[in-house]
Amino acid sequence: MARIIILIICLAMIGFILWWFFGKHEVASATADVADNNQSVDVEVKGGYSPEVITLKQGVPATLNFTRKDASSCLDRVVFSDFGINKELPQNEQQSIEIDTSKPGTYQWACGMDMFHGKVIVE
Ligand SMILES: [Cu+2]
Repeated sequence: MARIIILIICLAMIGFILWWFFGKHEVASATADVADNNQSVDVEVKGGYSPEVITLKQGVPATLNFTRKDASSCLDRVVFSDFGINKELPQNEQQSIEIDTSKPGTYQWACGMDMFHGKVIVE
């Protein structure tokens, strides 16, 4: 009987490990709402970015509103190298960043040390 229980536990652990490494993890993503020729998305910065994948409509002026709720200095800057943007994110303050949506594509952003990432998809 004990062997069967151990076997079941082992199988459950193997299943968990497989899921952990090979399963599809949900990435928080968002699509901007377009209103009055404008689109914006709020991004929470806390141990990473949420959402971390943002879809924007091409040709519509876009603003990403970053709010850093994380005290660590790691996330105190946000860098969009494709757009030459490197902005400070004061803690608990909303920082709006305008994104050029004139060209479709995928644009990465990162923290100042290139450790945390997110991306904007313009389509
Ligand atoms: Cu960092």
